[in-house]
Amino acid sequence: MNTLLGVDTTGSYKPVRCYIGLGANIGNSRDTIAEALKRLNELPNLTVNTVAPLYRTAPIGYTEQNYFINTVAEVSTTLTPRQLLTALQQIENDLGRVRVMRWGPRTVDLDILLYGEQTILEPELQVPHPRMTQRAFVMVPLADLNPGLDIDGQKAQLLAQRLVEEQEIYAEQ
Ligand code: A4P
Ligand code: MG
Repeated sequence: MNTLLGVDTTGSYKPVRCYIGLGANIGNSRDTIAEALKRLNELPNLTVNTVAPLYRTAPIGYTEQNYFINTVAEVSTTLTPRQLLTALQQIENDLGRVRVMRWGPRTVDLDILLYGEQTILEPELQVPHPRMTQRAFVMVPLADLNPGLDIDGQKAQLLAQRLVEEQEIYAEQ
């Protein structure tokens, strides 16, 4: 297809492949993540392609809180990065998220990990997510979906293998 800035010759936008990180540690986290994925897939102009298995993970950053349930979803979307961020924040709010402290407990957190191959450095949005390559709870499910994915010249699977040596992460039954 001939494309110019993501617009094909018929004038419609070409979907971009993105990865969304999901995390929860208040209430029934498994149900909340399932509901967040359902709402994500119901968004106009977005399709959830695949979802990695769920993992139970030790809290990183602020450690005096419950373990998290984490996973990653691959989606295709014609939403712009800004529109996608707004849609994710709306789902977070609708599912009862209250922001008390950074890195603190949350009903659900939805982060844009990657938006195609774009780099975005705005005050409200940084993509690739700046801390993703340091976190097993992101890299392990991401590597499940796409082990050969290249992130700054390194393969997702190799990054994940290194992180599981030092961070607690368990397959959730
Ligand atoms: N923002 C900037 N870039 C992005 C992006 N790529 N995707 C801005 C989503 N949001 C992005 O986020 C704060 C602001 O980040 C937003 O207003 C948005 O404009 P937030 O969700 O309100 O707060 P947060 O999640 O506490 O902050 P942050 O910096 O996103 O935290 P992290 O780094 O994502 O860490 N441990 C385990 N085991 N599992 C977890 O899921 N999550 C965190 C959050 C810490 N420890 C964890 C987990
Ligand atoms: Mg967040």
